[in-house]
Amino acid sequence: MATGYVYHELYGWHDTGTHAGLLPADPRRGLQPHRHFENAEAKRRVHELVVVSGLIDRLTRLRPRPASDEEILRVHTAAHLARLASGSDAGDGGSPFGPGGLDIARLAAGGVIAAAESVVDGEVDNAYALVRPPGHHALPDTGMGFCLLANIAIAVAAVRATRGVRRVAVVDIDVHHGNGTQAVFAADPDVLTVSVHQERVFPPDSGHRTERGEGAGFGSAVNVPLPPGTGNGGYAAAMARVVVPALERFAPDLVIVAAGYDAGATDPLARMMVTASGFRAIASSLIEAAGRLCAGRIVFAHEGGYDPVYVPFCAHAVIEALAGVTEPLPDPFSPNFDFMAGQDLQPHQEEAIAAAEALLADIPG
Ligand code: 3YP
Ligand code: ZN
Repeated sequence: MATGYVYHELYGWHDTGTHAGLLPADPRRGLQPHRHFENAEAKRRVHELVVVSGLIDRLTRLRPRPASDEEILRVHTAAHLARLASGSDAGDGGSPFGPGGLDIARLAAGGVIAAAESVVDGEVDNAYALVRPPGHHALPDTGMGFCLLANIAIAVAAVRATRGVRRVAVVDIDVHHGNGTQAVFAADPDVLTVSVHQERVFPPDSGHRTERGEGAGFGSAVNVPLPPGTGNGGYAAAMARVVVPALERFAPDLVIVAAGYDAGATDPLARMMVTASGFRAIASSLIEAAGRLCAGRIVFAHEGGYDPVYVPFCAHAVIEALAGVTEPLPDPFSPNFDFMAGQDLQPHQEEAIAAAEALLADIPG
């Protein structure tokens, strides 16, 4: 059992600069300069915990390479690539980058490509790509929501083009809607995109259950918007009743997970309650499904998650699940978060899940 692991120091050098969280600092509006929410800390501290805990010794280090123009242009327009080469924001005014930002974005997309190729080639059984900047909001012609390049979409396109992989399922558990990945493959019945997210957070007016794919791809986009306050019980039910059955029906050759941790109990950018044990359970259900459906071929690509103190424990639990660790690192915050009222499935969450269950019948099998 070998689990691939991608990380590179340059991921921490992607410079989102001085910001007021997600807005450009502007004293005239009372916006005191601070850090951008998407700064290096949360992800760098995931890597450092993986090293300090010793988990790194159970992983197979994979070397990321920069995604080439050819790989990027399978998904993005030449105009978007040119903007990243010369500009300082990916397109929406909230996705800044410093000098050399495109080089680091290439290395992030290339990190997910390397992870997917290694799994498809059988060099490792599964993999975790701890990349930065994130990618799931990026559209063919623009970045958005802290994302420069559509890392996962680029990796999907790469293994389909060069490895003969046909059917890929992307499961997005970031708390925000995976609109970019969905848009890239909306008309493609051979790529299933499933996004589980907090209802109507970001992008605004996106991720509705009624977004189901287009044309020949109808049914291949599945959205599971959940109410604010959803915790471990609600997520477990969404996995068991919608996401795993969706994978069973679609029967992928490869699963890629957009692994965001901003559904975590302490995240500043959303209002969910998932804990490290909840993320472990979510990951285990996906790993188990991939084991039954596609010889265990599953790749996790890191996306959002903005509490630098808690994200490391959540991601560490997921990487442990991938590596089949039997004596996991205890979550020191478990007494604080696992027993909060509302962690179990609530009736209004159950309603949202039941509504999403109705989408299963139209998934192309
Ligand atoms: C982008 C601007 C406001 C919310 C923010 C979301 C970024 C993110 O974590 N996406 O997955
Ligand atoms: Zn997010």
